[in-house]
Amino acid sequence: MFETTRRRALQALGVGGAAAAAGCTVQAPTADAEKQRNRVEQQSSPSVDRIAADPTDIPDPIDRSEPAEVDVTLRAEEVTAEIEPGVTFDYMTYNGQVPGPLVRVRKGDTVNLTLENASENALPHNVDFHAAAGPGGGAEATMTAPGETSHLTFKATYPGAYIYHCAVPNLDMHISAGMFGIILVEPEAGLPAVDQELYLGQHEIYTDGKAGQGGKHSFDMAAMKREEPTYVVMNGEKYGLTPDVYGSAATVSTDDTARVYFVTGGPNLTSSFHPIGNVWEEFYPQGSLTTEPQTHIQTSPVAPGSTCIATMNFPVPGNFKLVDHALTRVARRGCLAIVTAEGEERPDIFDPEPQADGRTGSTSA
Ligand SMILES: [Cu+2]
Repeated sequence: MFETTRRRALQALGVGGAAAAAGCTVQAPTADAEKQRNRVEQQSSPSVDRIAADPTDIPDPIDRSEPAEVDVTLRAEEVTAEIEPGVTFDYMTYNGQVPGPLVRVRKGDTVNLTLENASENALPHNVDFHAAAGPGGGAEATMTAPGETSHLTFKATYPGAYIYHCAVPNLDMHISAGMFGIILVEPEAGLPAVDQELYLGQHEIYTDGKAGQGGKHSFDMAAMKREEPTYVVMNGEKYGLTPDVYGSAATVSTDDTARVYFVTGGPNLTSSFHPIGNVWEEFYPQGSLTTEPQTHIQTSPVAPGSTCIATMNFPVPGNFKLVDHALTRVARRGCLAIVTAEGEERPDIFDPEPQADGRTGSTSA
């Protein structure tokens, strides 16, 4: 859905990162911060058009009835992008987007993972899959220096939506810079059909500037230690998935059912996930697909390092805001995505002007 016309011209101006730390697979915290600072000083223009993952870019539902081997390639990319227009930051990503690609497999599948660490990166990276039953979720096995590639094979033995994230020694910094995503392991029977699927990730960004302060923001380790973020964002951007900025996360029709795959990267803040003007029709806490969903849920916690799967209906048209109901994060720090529903008004369900147009409405006291 995204248009990528912005910033193309600026890409050519992007300066490469600091020298690769070839062969260095474990970084002391201070070393990571120092390398990141060096990189910040070298690059101030966006190197990618947008950091936000397209929330509608989700692999098709699985229609297989047998397990398969699934090849998955993730590429660690350190990129400079805008948190909001005019504010740039050095993100660390899987595949240049936040959250990283939604990986979709079926219970019983064998995942053949390739992790590439781009040669122009400054830091080692890896992946911890909560869907992988094994030490570190694969973190040690996938520790990869810049310019190198690693491999991991694991079997998806349990269904659900699980976070994956970078888990180097400075894992909180790397997650805060954008290195997290969802691996969805469908149950053998699959998931119910829906009209629209959406992929959203919340996380917080700790910078040395104030929210909205133009120019380049650097990562602020001290602010992260205090757990005082500058931004709390959906898909890496302040208000990016809204009509006033780049456009709604999705446009649906009234009577559609949408299923949201939501991950809280954190690294520290629990989301109080809520759809304003609606409730979650079905809510699968923790992304669990082996327990019955809760129904008609207004606000539910999604802890750092966890997910939820939630469906919503759109009986009337309008803009529906998906937020963290810790609302300072919405009003001041950017945590908002909007789904736009188009269709016929239904004054029998919701009538904003019952007196003015003479339709049957509520009786006012
Ligand atoms: Cu990393």
